[in-house]
Amino acid sequence: MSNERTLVLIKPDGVRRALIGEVISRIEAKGYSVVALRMLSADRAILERHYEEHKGKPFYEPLVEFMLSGPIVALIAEGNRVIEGFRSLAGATDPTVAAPGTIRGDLARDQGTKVVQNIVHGSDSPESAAREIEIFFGGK
Ligand code: DAT
Ligand code: MG
Repeated sequence: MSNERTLVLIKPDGVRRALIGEVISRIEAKGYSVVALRMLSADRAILERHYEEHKGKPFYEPLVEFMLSGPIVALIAEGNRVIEGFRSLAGATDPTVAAPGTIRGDLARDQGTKVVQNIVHGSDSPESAAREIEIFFGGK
């Protein structure tokens, strides 16, 4: 549907490295619309909701700690097939093997940390998008 929406997060590594503009430029250059945007310092409660599917995995606690390590940007991008399209722009989870041309492939690398630091999050399904948009924009 043409008004499909996805939740994008620019993670603390992306904000620290001054890549907010670069990430948003790629979303806009692809032709999607940014329809909501906020910068925040997430708290543990919001991150535990956001990453509940990963609870119990070895990288879960490092992931939450990493996401608490600095401010993040949350945005809603909109457009036909944007969920799939932003995942394609982001590239594979592991930045070492993410294809050049993608956000993760061009801008991130293995830092030797317990959790992969890969600049962005993007919702992976319509159900995830609805749930995650509610977490970050529900009360706003
Ligand atoms: P994605 O962000 O590509 O949807 P995911 O939802 O499986 O990936 O995992 C969430 C984040 O956790 C991911 O962006 C980076 C980190 N991560 C995932 N798998 C990992 C692993 N095996 N080791 C370390 N960190 C991992
Ligand atoms: Mg995911």
